Amino acid sequence: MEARINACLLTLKIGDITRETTDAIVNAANSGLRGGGGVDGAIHRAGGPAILEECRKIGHCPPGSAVLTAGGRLPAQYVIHAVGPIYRDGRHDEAKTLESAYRSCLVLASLHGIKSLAFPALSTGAYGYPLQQAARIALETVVSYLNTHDDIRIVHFILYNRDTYEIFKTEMQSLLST
Ligand code: AR6
Repeated sequence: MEARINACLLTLKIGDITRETTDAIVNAANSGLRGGGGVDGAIHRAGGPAILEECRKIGHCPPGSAVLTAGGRLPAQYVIHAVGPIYRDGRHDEAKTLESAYRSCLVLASLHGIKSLAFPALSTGAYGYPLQQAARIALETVVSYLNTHDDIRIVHFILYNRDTYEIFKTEMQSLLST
């Protein structure tokens, strides 16, 4: 599914984010930037040790923020490592932190002249964020940023399976019809 938002083409796709050829891909990192499982593990495996080396030098990234490294052996030139919230019960600022994580990626992309960007569904794996709520926040944050900035031309959400894709699709249809 795709939609034009201001100057940008926003697309939802099923796939493996490590194969994306956008200028940057976003990693679902932890605040220690130490690598891990899920999309983080996949990105470090595919991109090689240079990415983790650069992460070690940066050292730390609090939840709700993001840092940028080179892409190593990945097709993407950059990786933006974003730290989403660990979901507890929805009463610990999880929504605000998730929104801030997405927004930080977009701000970093603008700062570095990144024109195309691919996101995974931050916090929806090991960090346990309920998928529908996470999809809504992800899409609302990205659409709102794109509506007020025209430098980023392509944003993909790369969803790992059909269920996640369908939830994002429903949320995107609902968001764009309001
Ligand atoms: N491409 C796209 N999406 C993927 C891929 C992939 N190759 N692999 C998994 N996903 P998660 P989180 C999906 O757990 O919840 C790590 O250990 C996955 O199905 O990767 O933010 C970090 O080091 C899910 O929908 O990230 C942190 O400690 C989504 O990506 C912690 O997990 C996010 O799942 C971060 O947890």
